[in-house]
Amino acid sequence: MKIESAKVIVTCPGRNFVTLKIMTDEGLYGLGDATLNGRELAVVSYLEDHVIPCLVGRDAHRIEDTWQYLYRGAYWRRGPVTMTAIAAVDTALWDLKAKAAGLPLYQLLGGKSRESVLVYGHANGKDIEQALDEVASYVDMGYKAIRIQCGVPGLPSTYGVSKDRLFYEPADGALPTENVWSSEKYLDWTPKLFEKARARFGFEPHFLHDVHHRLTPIEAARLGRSLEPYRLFWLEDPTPAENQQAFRLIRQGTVTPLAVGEVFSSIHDCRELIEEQLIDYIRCTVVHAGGITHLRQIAGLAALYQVRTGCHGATDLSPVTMGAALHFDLSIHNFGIQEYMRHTPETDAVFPHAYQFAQGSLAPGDQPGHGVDVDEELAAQYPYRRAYLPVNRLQDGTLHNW
Ligand code: GCO
Ligand code: MG
Repeated sequence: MKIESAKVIVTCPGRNFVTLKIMTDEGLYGLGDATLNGRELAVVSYLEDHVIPCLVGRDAHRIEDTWQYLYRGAYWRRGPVTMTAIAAVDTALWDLKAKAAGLPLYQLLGGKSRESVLVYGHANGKDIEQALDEVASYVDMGYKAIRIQCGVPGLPSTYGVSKDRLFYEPADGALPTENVWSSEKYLDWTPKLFEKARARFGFEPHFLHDVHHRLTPIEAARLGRSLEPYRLFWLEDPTPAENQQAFRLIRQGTVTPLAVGEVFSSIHDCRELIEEQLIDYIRCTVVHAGGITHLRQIAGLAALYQVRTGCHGATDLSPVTMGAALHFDLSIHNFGIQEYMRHTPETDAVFPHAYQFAQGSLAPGDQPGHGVDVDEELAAQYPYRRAYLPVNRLQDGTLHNW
């Protein structure tokens, strides 16, 4: 099965998505997500100008060799743009191989390790009461695990809190919007949120929380310790992870489980975190970490150290990533949880998919391949719109991590 051609489809059904479609001489095609929020067109150029010319004529079945060809062949290794482009090719080739075999992708990855995939949804609100009312509606929808974020008194806006309850989309400006942050205010407020959440819902639902890289290690340790009575499923991205050793300090201070990895693009970004058991969940995704081929290596390393997976699944990851991730999640032994932020009906219509939600879990379905398609005619009706993630400043104006 030879690759005949490939093209990149850019569409904005409410938010931007980049999709790679690889066509073969056998009439089959494969799809891969190539969306990098706020930097979409850099990946489009990387694919169109540098990758697609190398794909034409290659044997579509040689997934590993193609991965190595694009990774080693570029000479310039790693980084989110490169690894997102490689991920798109890799996902499309796995999709093709599974379609050629007439099997759902999870069968090629070793078959089912479980019947369905536990997911978590996002409850948020401008204050604690509103956030907890949202938790109640997620419980009603059947969710068993819920991330909770809420506004902090004295701060005009906070990460994770949206006007549109179900479809949080942070890339909201044609230029970056500016947020204001105070770690002191946040650290005082957040334990109250979880105290009230446990008082209202008991200890049955799993609760998660995302710090979004905003604290220093010692502040993160303090937050983790103050949340211990409320038994979080995980505390996410408590501090930036460029310095992996920073997590030693957090670990010394708290037994709240830690989850990291949505911005990582390579196994080398998390090697120390995993080998030194400084985290409990690794959150790398199919689309930003080099595709299924590379994610399997990361999960394999993590399995040696009892670190489980918790793949990133925000709305900026297209349904193509979600489909591929679910096959991966279903197959590996050390799966932990999958993030599931719902896409809008417009996005779902552009990307018809086989995966389905029931009772707090997702199942990928049994269609050959990863089970996600793209309606190109519909996609063409939603042209690209430049959109940025916000930036974040401390109250004195200093630029901080968003
Ligand atoms: C999450 C993430 C997202 C990111 C977004 C950036 O845990 O879901 O933190 O909300 O901010 O994916 O593009
Ligand atoms: Mg996050």
